[in-house]
Amino acid sequence: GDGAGSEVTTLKFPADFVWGTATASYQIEGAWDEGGRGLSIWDTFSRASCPDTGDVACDHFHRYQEDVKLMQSLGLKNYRFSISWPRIQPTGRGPANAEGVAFYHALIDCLLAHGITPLVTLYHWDLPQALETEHGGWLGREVVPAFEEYARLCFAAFGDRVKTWLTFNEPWCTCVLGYGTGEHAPGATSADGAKVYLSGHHCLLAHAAAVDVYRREFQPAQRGAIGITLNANWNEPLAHSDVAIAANHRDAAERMTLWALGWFADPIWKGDYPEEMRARCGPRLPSFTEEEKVLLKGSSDFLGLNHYSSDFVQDSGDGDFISHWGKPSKGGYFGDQHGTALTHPAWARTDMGWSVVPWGFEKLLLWCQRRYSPAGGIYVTENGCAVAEPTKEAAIKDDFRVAFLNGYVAAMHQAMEQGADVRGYFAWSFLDNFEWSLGYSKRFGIVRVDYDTQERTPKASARWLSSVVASNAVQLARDARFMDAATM
Ligand code: GBH
Repeated sequence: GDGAGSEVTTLKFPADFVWGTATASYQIEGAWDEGGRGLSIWDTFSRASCPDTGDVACDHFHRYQEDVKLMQSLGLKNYRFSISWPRIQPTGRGPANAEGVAFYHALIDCLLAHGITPLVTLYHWDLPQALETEHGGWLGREVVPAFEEYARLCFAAFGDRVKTWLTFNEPWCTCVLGYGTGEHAPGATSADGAKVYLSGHHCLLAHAAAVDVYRREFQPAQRGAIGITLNANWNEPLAHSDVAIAANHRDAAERMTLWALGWFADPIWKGDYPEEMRARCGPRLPSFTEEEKVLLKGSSDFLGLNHYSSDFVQDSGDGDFISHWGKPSKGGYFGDQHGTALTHPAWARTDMGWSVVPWGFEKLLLWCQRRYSPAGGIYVTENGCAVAEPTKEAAIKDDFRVAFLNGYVAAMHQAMEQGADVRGYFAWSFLDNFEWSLGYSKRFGIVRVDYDTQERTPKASARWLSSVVASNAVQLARDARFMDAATM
């Protein structure tokens, strides 16, 4: 940092701390019609509603060996990737497609041969299209046994070498963006939020079913861990001189964190949805049977957390407020929360428009620790930022990303010092990739991808991560660009 006269402190991490990077199948693989792969809802949705498709993406399907070598040359020892369900089961049901299985065998073997430990997500949004067409995707109860069957195929094929599993990546996005706002595949909308809560219910049941299969049929011999990755912003209550109004803002901020994280984490760590959700959603929020509650409670060996940004929050009062990210405070999933997200005008913004607030990460980690105390700890399975990098020259000097990552990792360390049991951190993303409905316009990679030539070029942030891994430490210097809690 260049903060005038600021001192630099070295923050050391525990010896067994897990550092890595993350990707997702549809965002990097390409080869959409090769190896017997079936179509996913993202093939359909991107063709119909997005500026780009993942047809080629980073061509990782053909270039995985080069990518793994690059990872190794950067000293990276852990890699989180996802399996494409329609590569394993082209129509979402039935026996495994041998060519799809062979690809992940080769990738996993290549990683291990290069000294890199794989962590595998089963579902990072690429649902087989056939399950959407035949059963309405996550709105259909039939997808729960289908996911269980798919998970079993993966554990059986790869569990001898994969020792960390994640069932779902961010079910919040699947449900809110996929069945609420329509920004993500399959592009469904729900004004009253009923579809959002129903799809979430099915994701939770599918998660619990897959974990049950792993624990009964595979974990005794394979001895791996299984969990889920959830996403959340930090919601900082807006201050107010009137203590009653300030209390309303605090309640609203808490509600928004419950709707984002507690929606999934409460059933998993406490056995049911948060009381506040039950009270405000009524019958639009489905109920679990006693048997399902038992299956859900304790169904994650650790908490995977994806975190990108923070907001100030105020109670929405009697008006119809619109959050700074364009979400209404009346009606449906967002209205149920009765909270309005605001941004601080002085906060730095990434190329996504998301505010850079490292201290919000610290508070979120402590919130997770207090509410859930996950026995296997917290793994930060994604954190990162998009930077506008129009040329290769601009891209490789990504000092904004270096400052972002350094600030967030330092904030994570501060949370750990206060008791947050954080065991790992994965930067999003190893490569620039297909940023869903925004296509290739947003670059999150620590490695630059030239989409014309498929050339990979490590950015300054890749060198930063190399040195963090090598030293198991970060240097903390207040960055003048990012406000800290003391100056907020
Ligand atoms: C992650 O999603 C994904 O796992 C990953 O695939 C993706 O590439 C990466 O982040 C970067 O986007 O949505 O308007 O209500 C992060 C999704 C984005 C969800 C911010 C919460 C809050 C504002 N998060 N979002 S809004």
